[in-house]
Amino acid sequence: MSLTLYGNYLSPYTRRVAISMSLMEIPFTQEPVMIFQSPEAVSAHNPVTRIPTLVLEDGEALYESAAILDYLDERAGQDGALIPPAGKPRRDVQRITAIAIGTMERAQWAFYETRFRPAEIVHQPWIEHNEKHAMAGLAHLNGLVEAAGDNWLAGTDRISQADISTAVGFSFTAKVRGHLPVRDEFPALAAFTDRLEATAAFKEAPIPG
Ligand SMILES: N[C@@H](CCC(=O)N[C@@H](CS)C(=O)NCC(=O)O)C(=O)O
Repeated sequence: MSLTLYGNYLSPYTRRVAISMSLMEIPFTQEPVMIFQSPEAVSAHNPVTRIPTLVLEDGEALYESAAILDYLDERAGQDGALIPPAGKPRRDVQRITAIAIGTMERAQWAFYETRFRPAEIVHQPWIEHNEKHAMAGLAHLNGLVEAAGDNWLAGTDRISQADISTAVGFSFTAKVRGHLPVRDEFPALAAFTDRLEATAAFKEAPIPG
């Protein structure tokens, strides 16, 4: 039995795991579960029914994208890991990744407000609060892209989790908050994301239309 990744690629957390596995050349089968439509397949493995959930060859289940990626880094070994093992290089990758994750969460919370609440109890100030902070996250990432020039964002000698999560976070925000002017305001980040989205690992995990 191969590894099974539960989750569809609208989920940025699932998507960053899938892209990472592809870059690490760890084969897996995707179960493209839409979590709100068919939660049962995930509930069987994850008591809080969230994606991504990764089921290993022996049936052991892992959840939380950071914990899954930690396991995958260990499995890939130092040459394949996407987060450096120690010291400042590790902190730099973790810091940038945390900003990318925070941005995804802000966009997700704004998105969920209208997706799951009846229109009469949607709280617009909560949407605007999260969109404001998502834009601030993207502004910071845009500055990092500008400062990095032709280098990877955390100065690593090859792509790291910081680069993957940044591009995934930008694409997700652009997808679910389509009215925000993210391409106009953050052209360097948009170009960086476009370059990564054109690579095989990203193209193998497309955001559903
Ligand atoms: N911190 C979690 C976030 C996972 C998450 O929020 N997943 C969403 C889909 S993007 C989900 O499963 N939502 C189902 C629900 O809220 O019931 C991670 O990094 O894995």
